[in-house]
Amino acid sequence: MPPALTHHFSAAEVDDLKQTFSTYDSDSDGVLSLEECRQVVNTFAGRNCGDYEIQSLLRLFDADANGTMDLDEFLKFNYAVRTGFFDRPVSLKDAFVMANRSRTGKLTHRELRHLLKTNESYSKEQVKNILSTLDTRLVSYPQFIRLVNRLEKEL
Ligand SMILES: [Ca+2]
Ligand SMILES: [Ca+2]
Repeated sequence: MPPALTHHFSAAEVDDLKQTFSTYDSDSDGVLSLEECRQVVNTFAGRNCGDYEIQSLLRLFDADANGTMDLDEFLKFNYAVRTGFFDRPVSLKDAFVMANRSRTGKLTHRELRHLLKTNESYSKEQVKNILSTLDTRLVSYPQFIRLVNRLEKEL
């Protein structure tokens, strides 16, 4: 385990978390699948999260991008929860990373549309209009922030 992580947790806590991890790993293959993550996320969030939210969370913590959460990633997730991940609104940076399925650091229009649609205060028309103003195929984080600012101004 990387020292950075063991630093956050005591040895006893890591043992506990390993135990917790194995209880969620219902098929005991050593990783948490999307379905297994659903149990974890719902338990930690204290509510039933939607599919998109579960997928987004998995993507956010799936550091090696293999579609499952291993123990190391699970510890990072736990650290995030402990430091108030579910107590604060998801930051724009988190949202951007979550939406970036391709992990290129830039969003496709499809990824961007999907992301903007998760904010219920934006109407379909607004999202459509703002997307039609884009002159690039891929949207970087600074461009994304400018778009969001424009949308917020319209509200
Ligand atoms: Ca599993
Ligand atoms: Ca992974």
